[in-house]
Amino acid sequence: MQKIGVIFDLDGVIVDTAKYHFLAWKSLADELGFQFTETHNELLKGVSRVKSLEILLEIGNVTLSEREKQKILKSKNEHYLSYITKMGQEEILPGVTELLDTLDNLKIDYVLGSASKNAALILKQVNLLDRFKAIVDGNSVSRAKPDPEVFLIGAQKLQLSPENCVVFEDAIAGVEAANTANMISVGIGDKNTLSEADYNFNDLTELPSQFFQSLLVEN
Ligand code: B16
Ligand code: MG
Repeated sequence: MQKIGVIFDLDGVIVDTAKYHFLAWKSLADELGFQFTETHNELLKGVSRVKSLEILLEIGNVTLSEREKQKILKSKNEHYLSYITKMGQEEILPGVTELLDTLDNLKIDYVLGSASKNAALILKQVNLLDRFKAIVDGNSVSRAKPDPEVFLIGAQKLQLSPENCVVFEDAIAGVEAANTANMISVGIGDKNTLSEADYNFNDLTELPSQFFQSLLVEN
């Protein structure tokens, strides 16, 4: 392989915003009168906001009108943003800054490929927005992960073919999207959960120092 580019998922790879999604969804579940646990929250990782609400309502066995759903989605996001607007650089996950430095040194371009419609705001909060060549997020796509659309747009932004793109993902739906797109998938988190990924690491600090060089040689 002559050239590679990298596509990063946001939540679970760059920052842990899942904990804030959890607090916001849990408070809605409390209002609707049912239990929403951290285990339930795992089902929402990497999934769009609308789909997350569908899963939440299924858990609580609650049926709502379209109007009520829209109202809930708005209030969930407002609650979520109250946490996001307090985020700072200290919330960047271990190994991220070092990895971006490595990519800069190797002149490997990287873009974001996230389901979140708040991605640019989150990156701005943690002072990483300007480092990415492009941001592909929930506002740029019509089909959510596991559909590969978000990553295929990412490949276009990198001006590379999908086989030359390396995707870092923490969610099953995201690994599936990367594999469907014919990209190199790197699962960040539990190896058993992300067993479909081409490579697995618990977090970005575990990435071997020559990881990208070896990809260039292997392919
Ligand atoms: P928002 P990622 C995803 O981010 C989250 O993992 C998922 O839990 C969330 O529902 C989704 O973004 C949408 O987020 O409500 O901000 O539009 O992992 O794809 O970076
Ligand atoms: Mg994620």
